[in-house]
Parts: sequence; structure tokens; C-alpha cells
Amino acid sequence: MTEPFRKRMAKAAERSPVVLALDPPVDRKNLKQFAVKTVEAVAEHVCAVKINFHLLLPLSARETSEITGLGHSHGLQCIADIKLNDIEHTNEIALHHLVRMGFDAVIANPFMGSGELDELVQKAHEMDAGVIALVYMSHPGAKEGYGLKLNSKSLYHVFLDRALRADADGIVVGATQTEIMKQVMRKKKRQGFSLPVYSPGVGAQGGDIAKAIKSGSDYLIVGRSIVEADDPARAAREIQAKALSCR
Ligand code: BMP
Repeated sequence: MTEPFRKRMAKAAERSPVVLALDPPVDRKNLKQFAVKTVEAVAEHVCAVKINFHLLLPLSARETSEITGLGHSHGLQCIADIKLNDIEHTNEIALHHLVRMGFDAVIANPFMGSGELDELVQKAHEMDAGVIALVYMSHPGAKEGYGLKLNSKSLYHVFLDRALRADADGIVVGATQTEIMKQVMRKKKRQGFSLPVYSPGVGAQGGDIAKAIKSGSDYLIVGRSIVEADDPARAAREIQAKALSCR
């Protein structure tokens, strides 16, 4: 029987907690070649590859499957980042297509509603896939959404509760949001649950590796600092070393 996504990630992360955001710049040509070269160059320094619209839109399903297959051949988990947020039926169809393309997990937005998130997680688990739920994004405008208050409770607390109730496999909290991460860490300790925290935002968005990890981040999602470096392998190795030294 296949191990659950959460366990597969934990195993892959023994060597590195870095998730590669495989995001080419907009003017990049030969996207498949870019993806293959980048994955091969950095594979030993990361635990997973996250693929966003940067590749999902221009590449064919077959090309995307080849990239997820390449990731798997290097022991990497593959995460589809489309921040899924639709009606239950549409979510399920998107999930089917993504799993068929070799993805191990999808990122979803709990804004869709708790019932819909519950269903999505259940369907994903039936397919040996995982769901990572947004709780608080990394960009400055995140406070205008995730930080909104509803009857004195902030939306991100509602999203965290939905992720927990749905048995999601992880949550996204931006590496730039260390205060929020600390709140999540305290809540985890108080209530005794474990829910891995995925943090984008180190490097290009100004987040700091050590601060993110100390504040409770389990996985660092890194794109431009690796992908656009002169030497992606070296950049990934340095980020991996720094992250491992902070554990
Ligand atoms: P970079 O390291 O280049 O800033 O890339 C971050 C990646 O993580 C991008 O793919 C972005 O879409 C994604 N992301 C993010 O930056 N903040 C979030 O809160 C959630 C994300 O998925």
C-alpha cells in the first residue's frame, strides 16, 4: 500500500526541507528543457517540486507528466499549485487530472468552504494524494484577505480550523509572516496536533530562512532564489545547508 503524502514528504525531507518552486521567468524559452535541467541540477538539495501556472498553462499534460516522472525518479514529491478554490464537482475533476499527471498533492484555498475542503481532502486521500491548505499567504496584501476579522476571529484562524477539521496534509503560511507562524505553533502545542507548515517567501520576497524555521516552518518553498541564480545547484545547496543548520 502507498504511504500517505504526509509521510512521503517527511521521508523526502530528511535530506532537505526545501521545496523547489519550478517557476521560470515569463520570457523563458524551451520550458520543458528548463524544467528538466533545473530538476536534475537541484534534485539532491530539495524534497519536492512545486509546479504553478508558469508551467501548467504552457505545457501539455504529457510534458507535465514527464516532469513529475522525472521528479519521482529523483525521490521528489510533486505538488500542484493552483490554489484550488471551486465547487466540489470542479475541484474533484481538477484533482483527477492533476493526479493523472503524476502530482502527489494540490494546494487549495479553504475559502471554498469547510464542507468542500473536507470533500477535497477525502477524495485526495482516496487517491493517495495530499492537500495543502492556504492559511496566510506571503505577500503584503495577504492581510487584506487572510487577516480580515469575522466576528472578532481572523480569517486565517478560520482557515486553520478548516484545514484541521478536513485532515489536510499541511498548511501554507508565508515565511514573511513569522508572527502568524508563531501563533500557529502555539496553537499546535496547546491543542496537540501536528500539521506541517509550508512557507514560501524566503529570498526574493524578503523572508529569512532562520526566522521562518524558528517560527515553525517545516518546509521552505523557494523559487526565484534558486531558479534565477547563476548556478541553481549551488543556490539550492546553500539554502539546504542553511535550513538544515536551523533545524
Ligand atoms: P519565490 O521564491 O520566487 O518568491 O516563489 C514563491 C512561490 O510560492 C511562487 O510559486 C508563488 O506562487 C508561491 N506562493 C507564494 O509565494 N506565497 C504564498 O503565500 C503561496 C504560494 O504558493
